[in-house]
Parts: sequence; C-alpha cells; structure tokens
Amino acid sequence: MVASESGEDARRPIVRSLDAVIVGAGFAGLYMLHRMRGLGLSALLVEAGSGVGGTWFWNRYPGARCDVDSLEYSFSFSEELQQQWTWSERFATQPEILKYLNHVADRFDLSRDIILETRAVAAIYDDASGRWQVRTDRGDRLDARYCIMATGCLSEARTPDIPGLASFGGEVYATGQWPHAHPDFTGKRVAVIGTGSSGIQVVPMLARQASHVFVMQRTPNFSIPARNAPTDAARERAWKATYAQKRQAARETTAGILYDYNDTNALSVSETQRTQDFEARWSKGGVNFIRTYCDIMLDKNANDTAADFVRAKIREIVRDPKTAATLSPHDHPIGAKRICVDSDYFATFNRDNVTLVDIRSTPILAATKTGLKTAQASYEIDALVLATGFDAVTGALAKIDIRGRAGVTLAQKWAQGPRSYLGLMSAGFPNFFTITGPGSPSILTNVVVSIEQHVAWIADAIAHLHANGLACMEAKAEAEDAWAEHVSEVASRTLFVQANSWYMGANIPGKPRIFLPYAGGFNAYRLKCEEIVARGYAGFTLRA
Ligand code: NA7
Repeated sequence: MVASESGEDARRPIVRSLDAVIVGAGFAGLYMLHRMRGLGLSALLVEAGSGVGGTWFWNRYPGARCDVDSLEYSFSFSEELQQQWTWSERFATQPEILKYLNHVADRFDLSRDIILETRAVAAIYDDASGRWQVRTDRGDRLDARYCIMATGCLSEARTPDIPGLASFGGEVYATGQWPHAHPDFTGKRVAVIGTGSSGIQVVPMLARQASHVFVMQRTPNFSIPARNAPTDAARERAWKATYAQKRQAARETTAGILYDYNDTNALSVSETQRTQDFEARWSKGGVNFIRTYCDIMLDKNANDTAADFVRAKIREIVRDPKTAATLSPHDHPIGAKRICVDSDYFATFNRDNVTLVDIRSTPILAATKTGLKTAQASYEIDALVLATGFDAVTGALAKIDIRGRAGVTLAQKWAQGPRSYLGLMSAGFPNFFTITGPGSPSILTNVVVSIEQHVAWIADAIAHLHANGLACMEAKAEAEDAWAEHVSEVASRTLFVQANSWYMGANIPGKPRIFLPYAGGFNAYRLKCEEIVARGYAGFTLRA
C-alpha cells in the first residue's frame, strides 16, 4: 500500500492521471478496484483509514457483529474465494469480517493501488477535458475519467451535541470510531448513549466488564435474539455444494437474502397460529422475524401483532416491570427503524450493575467534569460510550466537495434531498458513480449483494463506453426525477415512512426528510437495471 502506518510525512503527494479514482476501501471499493483492473483500466483507491475494511474497519467496538448470515454476507464473484473461505460463526464478528476483507485485498493483489490514511476532500469535474480532478488531504492531485464513490451508507459517524462534553474528564469512545487498542473497562463506571444496533450490541459486553453501566435511552428499539452459534459444518458443506445456485436464488429475493419468506398475511391466520409462527421465528433468531408474514411492513394492524409479540417477550425477559415498560417501543412500527439483533440485550437489564436511564423523560442537560447530568440526577462515570448513529447514505458524500458540470456542487443539488437515477448517477455529474447511493435498495438488503450488483453494473457500463468509442455517460434529469418519484411512491406504500429513522434522514437535524433507500426490493431493482441496459441505457445520455 502506498501510505504507511508511520505518519503524515511518510510520503510525497501523488500526482497521477488515471482511468478511475475510487473512494473508500470497504466491500464496495475493493470489488470496484478488482473490476476496473479486470477491464484493463488504471485505478487508484483512496481510503481514509489506516487499513481496508470501511465500516468494518471503524466499527470495532466490543460485540460488533453482522446480522446477516455469514454464508450470505460475503462476496460471490469468485467461486474459489467462496469455497475456500470458512466462517467460524453464523453471524460473523467484526474482527472476522475485517480479516476476510484483508484476505480479499491480498488475494486479488489490490493493495498496491490503495492509498491509505488519505481522505478525498474534493472531486471537481472539468467541463473542458471531461475529467475529474480529485484532491486529498495529503495534497494528492488525481486526474481521472471516472470518479466512483464507494463511501458507504453507514460511515459518517455522528456524536451528540451535549453541552459541556469537552469538559468531561473521563474517557470518551464512539462506537463508529473505536480505537484499535481496546480500552479496558474493568472496574469502571460507564455510560452508553444510544440504543440502536450499536448500543444494543455493546451494552451486554460492557456489562460483563464494567463495575456499572448506565444505559442512556432516548428511544427504545425492537430487537430480536441473534441465536448466534458456531458454523455448522454440515450446513456449510451443503451450501458450498451449490453455492452459485444459492447466490442466484438470493438475488431473486426482495432482501437479497435466502430468508424464510412467507406470502401469508398476518391477520389471515388465527391468533394461536400467529403466536406459534412468531414463536418459531423468535427461537430461530435474526431479522428473519420480520418476514413471519408478508404484510408486516405494509399493514399497521399486521405490524401491531409482531410488535405486541416482541413487547410481550421484553416483559417476559426483564424482571423489573418498570424497566421492561421503558424498554418497550411504542413510537414506531416494528421494522420501520432498522430492527436490531442482539445477544442477551434485554436480559442484561436483570444484572445488578446495569441501570436503564430514560433520557426521553429526563434528557441529559450537560456533561460535567465527572459525568452526566439530567434534571433529576447526576451520573458519576469514568467512561462515556457514544453509540449515536450515522449521517446515513449521504453523509460521507456531503463531506467531500463534489462539483459537476458548470461547477454545481452535489450539496447544492441535493439541498432539498438527494436526486439520483437508480442510486447510481446524478444528472449534471458525468462519469460520476455512487455505489449504494440514495434511491438504491442498499441498506434494506444484504448490502454485499447490492454492492456486487452495483459494481458489476458500473463496470459493464464502463466496458460498454469503451467498446463503443464513447467517452461520457450521464443520467438524464427527467429519468432521475421519475426515479425519485417512484422511490418515494414505493416508500409511501410501506410503514417505513412512519418512523423517525435514519432511513428518513430524521436523526440529523436539518437533513431533508426523505426516505433514502429504495423499498421496492432487490430483485425488482436488479431487473429494472437490466431492462435499462437492454434498452440501450435508457435514461442515460452516452456521448462520444
Ligand atoms: P442508530 O440506529 O441511528 O442509533 C443511534 C442511537 O443513538 C439511537 O438510540 C438514538 O436515539 C441515539 N441518539 C442519537 N443522538 C442522541 C442524542 N443526542 N441524545 C441521546 N441519544 C441519541 O445507530 P447505530 O449505530 O446503533 O446503528 C446504525 C445501523 O448500523 C443499524 O441500523 C444497522 O444497520 C447497522 P433516537 O432513536 O434518535 O431517539
């Protein structure tokens, strides 16, 4: 790799003319680089971290784990890779996924074209030459025909604006930027702010170490037990015997995952039957729970049956009725916020060293030198853990000064909400691609499946340009408008729009309230992309 671990001055600025600059070395960027190489094109990948892995590089907090089955949350593009790699657990831990991504980088010799510890700060389109000028915080000047953003949907971690936070004298950690040297919480009093997936994963781990954990909860979340287990060797063998077919079958589903889909409506079966069905899914564990019936995300009455079941489980697990009530979500339909998957989260509140603090009714007023203060109490702590989420989908793009045709910035264009054709390209930004951009299924699916589809589509589009002597590709404004309307119309038919979620941009003050991903399902989306190609890249302008 070009950059080194040894600090800022270890290398001189790079000045290079390339076919493509790729930003971000997570699943998306790594595969994109591999595909560009496959086309015989020159590409350089710019990565802010000191290693590859993207989201899985930064989110290394204790308990960080994927909630998609390992056999599915992995690349399918190389048969040898998928046959040879072995996952140790049903839901892989962050260190194992990071090891896998490092293995992929080594196996496909990607590292020689990756510059680490380097943040892309600007990408400016030059109308005259039709090329992108990418600048980095290390002074690099990269000039390329294609600029491909693989910046991730959950990569821009945010920290809360708590008055006095800077004056807190203890340790402060953010789950989305966890230090490499794991902090030791033994004997310490810790407060965790945030009870989304990250908070729900980290709390049980901290409770085993710390002398006391205060869980500062603003909004309770629905969570399903993971039922994680070591990889079952027979199941793995069976999968690998027909891996390619399984991957294809997954691509033909809504989520890009071989869940147990059920086309029955929740209210079409008896209450006894429903309880049995929910119980069966609950004991199997995982987000598959939300697929117990096909209308859970479409019909509020159906949704209520699933939500009631989970609330009853919380009451069953948590001994103190008041704590159980505070942990029970009532403000959003189950699944309308990303459903969480946990290992012993609710049971953790039965421990003597764990206290739930309802900061909805008594908000945090300030941080002090020694802890946190609400209107009712002061919490003396040694460490503070912020599990406060991300500026999702568009946050990482917004941090880069991206300017398209006539100097128009992406930030200006997206001020009222992102506009993108298929989540892949935005009008006015020629040869500029976003992998899992807004308006694509991305985070509503197995994101690796979505990434592979996007990368393959972009690589094929670039190959098409080259094969036909074309230099430039751009989304048409009218195609983009029609797509945005479709994305919002599909979302409006679901219960997703009823929650103040990061899917809606609702967790970021001032962010336009728009449903960011495409809720029409992976398979429908994939077919749409294929149809557009078959129609000669309908909705795109291709120029010589
Ligand atoms: P999430 O799901 O956005 O959760 C963030 C949590 O932090 C959530 O409970 C928020 O409460 C809470 N939060 C955010 N800001 C504050 C402030 N200022 N005060 C108190 N509490 C706050 O992020 P995660 O990292 O857990 O998960 C993101 C995705 O990663 C997840 O969905 C998976 O797909 C993987 P709120 O709900 O806003 O009241």
